[in-house]
Amino acid sequence: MSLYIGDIMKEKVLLLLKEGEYISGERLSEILGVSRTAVWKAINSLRDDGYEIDSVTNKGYKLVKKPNVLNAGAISEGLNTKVIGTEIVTLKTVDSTNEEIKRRANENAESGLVVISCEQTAGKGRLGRKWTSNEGGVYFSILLRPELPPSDISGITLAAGMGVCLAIRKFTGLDAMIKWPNDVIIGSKKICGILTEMTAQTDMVDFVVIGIGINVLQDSFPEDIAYKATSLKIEKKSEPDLSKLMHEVIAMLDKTILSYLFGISQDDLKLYKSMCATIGREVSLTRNGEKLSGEAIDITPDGELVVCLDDGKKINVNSGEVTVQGIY
Ligand code: BT5
Repeated sequence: MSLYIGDIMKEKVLLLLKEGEYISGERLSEILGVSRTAVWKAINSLRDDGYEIDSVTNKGYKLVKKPNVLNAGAISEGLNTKVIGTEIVTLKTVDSTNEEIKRRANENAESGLVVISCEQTAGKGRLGRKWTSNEGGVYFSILLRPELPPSDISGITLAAGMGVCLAIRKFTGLDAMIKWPNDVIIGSKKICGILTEMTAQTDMVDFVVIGIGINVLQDSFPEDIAYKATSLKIEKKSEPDLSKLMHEVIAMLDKTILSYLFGISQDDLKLYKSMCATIGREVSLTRNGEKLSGEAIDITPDGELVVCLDDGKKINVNSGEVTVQGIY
């Protein structure tokens, strides 16, 4: 299964090919200002990518069936975002989309760039953990350059989680929830993880990279994560269209993240809490070497989890090392 179209000529030919209507090779070469051989090569290359294209003498080419691929053109079609997705790059493979975004950020890439890959050879989780990034998932990172002090973006991962959760709900109808702070889950299994990294001067953010991995088409997972990982295909029992899903996810992230950057509203916080599976559950955590347990009762506007300990004392927890009863 190939999930990638990189070649610009192929993208252009694809935009002109219609399902149900033939277009001649001559007309394609006229519109695109290239030779008929170039058109023919692009058509063959699209066929290699899994597109079914019919060709009939004197009539030309007709698109019969599209494969389920990540396609920058299809993702951005009709996308009316303010910042996120102003540029979208799709890659077949990369070490880590977070690393790729950092390389591009250091070469002055603009705020809003999204880099999506069909697989990662060195996908990262938090605290040096590994993110399993086989073909079938979508792995992407967003570059943002908010003119804010680092303390003002401490909850940005929560806003991203909310965006992914809402997009999955809207696109699939599945009952996605958030496991504070950075996982999206379905039932008690993880469908998405988020890794936010930041480069800052003393009191101003230089850039933020929000890296998101969503399990989409996987049928199974490696043994070490099989008990805790699931995919949209497994849950939905059908194959979501990768490009349409990414379109929806980017559109939703643009809303939730920009809204957060303008200052978190009571409504957003309320919505986050309503989707947070951690609230109301028994949790355990380690603080200064001491093992503590209690009930997660609230989220603060800064994105901290409020835990009511067994002795009745309330504490705010700001990092994710919390074990939630009943969820992996
Ligand atoms: C995360 O870390 O959940 C953050 C994952 C971020 C991945 C994205 S993909 C695009 C961008 N580029 C990158 O290199 N990273 C970002 P954490 O909370 O530490 O969870 C990691 C743990 O999740 C692992 O130790 C496994 O137990 C589990 N895990 C690994 N791969 C998984 C997968 N595909 N699905 C579900 N769980 C997984």
